[in-house]
Amino acid sequence: MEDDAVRAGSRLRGDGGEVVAMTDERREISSDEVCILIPTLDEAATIGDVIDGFYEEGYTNVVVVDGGSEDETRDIAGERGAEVIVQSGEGKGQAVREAVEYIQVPYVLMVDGDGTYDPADAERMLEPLSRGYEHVIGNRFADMDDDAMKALNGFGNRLINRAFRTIHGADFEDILSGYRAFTVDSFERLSLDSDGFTIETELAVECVKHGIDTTVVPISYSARPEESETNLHPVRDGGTIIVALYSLAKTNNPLFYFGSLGVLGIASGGAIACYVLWRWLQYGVGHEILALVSAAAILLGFQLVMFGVLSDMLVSLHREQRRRLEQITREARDDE
Ligand SMILES: Nc1nc2c(ncn2[C@@H]2O[C@H](COP(=O)(O)OP(=O)(O)OP(=O)(O)O)[C@@H](O)[C@H]2O)c(=O)[nH]1
Ligand SMILES: [Mg+2]
Repeated sequence: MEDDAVRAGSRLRGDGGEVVAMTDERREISSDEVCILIPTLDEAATIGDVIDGFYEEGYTNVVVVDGGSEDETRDIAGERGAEVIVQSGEGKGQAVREAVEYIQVPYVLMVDGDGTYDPADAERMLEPLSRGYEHVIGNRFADMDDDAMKALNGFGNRLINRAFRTIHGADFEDILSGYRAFTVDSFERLSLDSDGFTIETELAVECVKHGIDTTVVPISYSARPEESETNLHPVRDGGTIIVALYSLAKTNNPLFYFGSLGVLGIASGGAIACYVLWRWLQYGVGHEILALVSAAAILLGFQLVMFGVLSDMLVSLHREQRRRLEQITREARDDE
């Protein structure tokens, strides 16, 4: 916990892990500037308590964006005083994107409707926004109930966090967390097009890519109540998330994206070449076709690596230009 709090005090940027200390300047956030955003799909067992929990904490602007629940979710949410909207498309990602467009206040606290997150952590989640951060991730691993995450989900989460660190170069500790606080302004700067459970991954990657000031705070995470059912398919959704993580590397870390394919080409071409050489030296048998395939794979591999290096240079230059542009815009605004 302590460690998390310390790390949460630093600003993580998306341009190669540069860490800058935040200033002590604060702008108090009042609860009516915050919208609690809850995407739901068949959460009748828990949605009432979740909404009540936020009311008790003083947050009365609650928007529930529903994905066409077949239970009482929408009725319960309406009765407890939340504003209920029905998403026009499908999936949690589409629901969140649509709801943020609808929100009129500057700050959003997004949370699942399944009662696994604690409304009492709301203030802790929002506090970094008052210090100038634009996106806050609640780290569930800081204080997790023993039965809150199945072994397979826990393993998948750790694997995905590690892959994110390696590919995207930032440590957000728990990128799949559903508890997020962010400014509407920063959300609008991200290019999001994820529909389903890849929304959290996309949020993390886009924050790195656009240099959004992001931080992590420790939160508690409990098990879903017994009567409530998950919408997540660990294997299918886990696979989709890993594919998304990799494909999002194309514009964020092209050296990894093209380089890994290139290395794969070189390695498989090299292995075939070794086999051909061994057969020729040992038995005097030639494999012309295999030799051709191997040469093609090695050549293609090298080309992909070179392409990765070039794309990486382009991305670095683009980041540099964007940073300068942001600096000029800031200076112009300060001069006004
Ligand atoms: N609007 C909308 N909400 C959804 C949809 N799918 C899931 N949700 C909600 O998104 C939140 C997260 O979904 P969960 O099923 O809890 O997924 P999870 O937290 O990764 O999985 P668990 O470990 O089972 O809690 C919940 O509040 C769901 O009700 C959807 O298609 N549309
Ligand atoms: Mg959940």
